[in-house]
Amino acid sequence: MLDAFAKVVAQADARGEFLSNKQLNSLETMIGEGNKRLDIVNKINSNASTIVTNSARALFAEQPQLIQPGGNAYTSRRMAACLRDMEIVLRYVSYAMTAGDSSVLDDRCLNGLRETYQALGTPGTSVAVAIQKMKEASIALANDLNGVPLGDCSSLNSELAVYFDRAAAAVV
Ligand code: PEB
Repeated sequence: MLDAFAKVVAQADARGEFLSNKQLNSLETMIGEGNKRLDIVNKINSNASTIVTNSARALFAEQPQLIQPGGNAYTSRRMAACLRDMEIVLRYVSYAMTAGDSSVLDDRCLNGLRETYQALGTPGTSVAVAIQKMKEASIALANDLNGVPLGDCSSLNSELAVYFDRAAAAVV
């Protein structure tokens, strides 16, 4: 598991070189936007259950067969597993956003997930739709500055979108 700092250190060490100016500049930007990053993480964390439930509702509205008899989210047990899975993905995305690096998401959540869903007979494409809905909800929250003069969060929002896209791509 790496963060943005450990990542560039590992890269430089693999080449036996000091950190490049480019690497230092990107760390400098990261530090400069550090409070905004943590504000975005905090917004996601404090709205996690709303993000999950609204996104699940939107998924089931689009794909009602999932909650009909025989569907992959039919029965409370499967529904609970589905909501839990969505929360796990959101939690790992929030860790990646905190670290500024996707390795925690990749290694601890996404690794083997496609195969797990295949083995379970859970439709990965539907999981990917749920993840995209969580992405939209999270970015809307991150954009909602709520009167706080955070300034431009566009690059952080694009980074956040990349983690969700990575998760969605990993399950189809
Ligand atoms: C991944 N999900 C399920 C299982 C596992 C995961 C390992 C099987 C064991 C169990 O039920 O607990 N677990 C989950 C995860 C990590 C982990 C992400 C990462 C660290 O450890 N059903 C749907 C939707 C989708 C869904 C498309 C969006 O219709 C999910 C939610 N996951 C779903 C369902 C099950 C499941 C299990 C329904 C139960 C499947 C079953 O038992 O039939």
